[in-house]
Amino acid sequence: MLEEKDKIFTNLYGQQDWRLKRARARGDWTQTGEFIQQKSHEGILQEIIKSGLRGRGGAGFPTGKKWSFLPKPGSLPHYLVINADESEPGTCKDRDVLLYEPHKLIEGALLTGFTVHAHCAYIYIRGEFYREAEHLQKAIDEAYEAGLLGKNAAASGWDFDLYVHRGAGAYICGEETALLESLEGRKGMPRLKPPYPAIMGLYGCPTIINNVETIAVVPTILRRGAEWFASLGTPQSTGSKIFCISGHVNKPCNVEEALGIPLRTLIETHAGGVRGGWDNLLAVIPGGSSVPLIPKEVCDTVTMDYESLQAHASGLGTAGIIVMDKSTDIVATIARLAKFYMHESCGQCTPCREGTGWMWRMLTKLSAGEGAIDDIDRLLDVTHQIEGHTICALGDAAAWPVQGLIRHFRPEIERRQKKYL
Ligand code: L3W
Ligand code: SF4
Repeated sequence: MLEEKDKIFTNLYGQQDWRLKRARARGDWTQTGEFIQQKSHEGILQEIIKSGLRGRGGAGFPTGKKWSFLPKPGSLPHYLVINADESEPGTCKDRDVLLYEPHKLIEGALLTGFTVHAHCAYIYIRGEFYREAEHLQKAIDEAYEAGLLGKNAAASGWDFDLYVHRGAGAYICGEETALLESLEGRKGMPRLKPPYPAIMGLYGCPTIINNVETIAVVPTILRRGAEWFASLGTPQSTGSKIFCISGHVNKPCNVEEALGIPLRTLIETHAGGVRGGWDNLLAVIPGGSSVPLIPKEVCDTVTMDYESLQAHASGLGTAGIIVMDKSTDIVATIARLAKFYMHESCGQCTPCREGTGWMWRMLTKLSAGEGAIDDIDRLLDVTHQIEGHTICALGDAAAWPVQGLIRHFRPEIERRQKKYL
């Protein structure tokens, strides 16, 4: 369990004012300029590599490694883009960082911007996040007024500008290259990778794209040191993470905890336990809707880190935990998720455009008991035809929950179709 002293987000629930004065009293913006002057770009990069920080947006890619892919500064400007298009079902952590800890993000943007040689950064925020965008813009305005952004930001000698760009309601714009397309003024359609954004990103220039939570923890890591961060969590999943616990629990919440915490402890300590008690648990989606569900037997012992969940054919994803008790119609639930992915598919690759519709229709049929037993293998076959055959991860994200359902609940799907045996 994470000790109070090790928490990064001390205003996660908005108990205190989020504005600059209170943020400073909580320790934000402490000697940021001096820090930049003392440490070189390479010095900060090495600290982040040493900390083991992994991207908090879903993929868990090592942050320092991503930054190190950038070419040496040359004739093209470098950009920093912060992904605040939080839309993954079950995920609402960046929302609270934007609302109650915007200065952690802004300070993190300056420190990261300096490290990756960017004088300009964009925060792409989900269109529906109206109040969040308002807080963020006000916090940015305050930072400019206080000299923390702009020319010679925070008296660091580094010029740094930060802009907020609002999205318009498309889940796919959270995919990093669709986000870039949208930021450039085009339709949010993912690009083929490689080239990765670190080599050719915004306006064709080297660009680092990181999630809100990833950037917001950078100042604290640098202040307290890479060793401190790496001492929390597990060797491969270092540090703390904001978990979003929703669904059939007594007290849904966002909570910062050390990675590696047992799922059961997390739910029982922070979310008031499963409705009706632990034995009433059916399954959990542990990392936002894009990762496969895990059944109760796995939930009993699994720990919340990248390796442990991967070992159970699931993933930590965004750490959006959706708890489902025994009252859940699990087939209908995954059918509803399939409808979501069908709706959000941008449509440019055939396996995703056609496959997401196929999966939704077959699951709807199977959920109502109107399918045949061999439809289950046909459905599994469709997921395999999508997985790994699309431009972006949305195709995989749509296929995996269906595979998880079949892996763990095949007998339940079969039971419903018995009149067609
Ligand atoms: C340079 C290389 N850069 C990888 C970079 C890449 C990206 C990061 C991770 O999808 C997942 C997805 C969702 N040279 C590189 C390189 N990079 N190799 O590393 O890349 P990747 O492709 O593993 O993932 P991704 O395309 O960023 C993200 C899953 O997260 N997800 C969450 C979705 C929704 C939200 C939200 O609402 N906020 O995040 C949940 O599971 O399904 O698998 O930056 O450029 N050789
Ligand atoms: Fe668009 Fe789906 Fe292809 Fe991604 S996988 S580019 S969302 S059609």
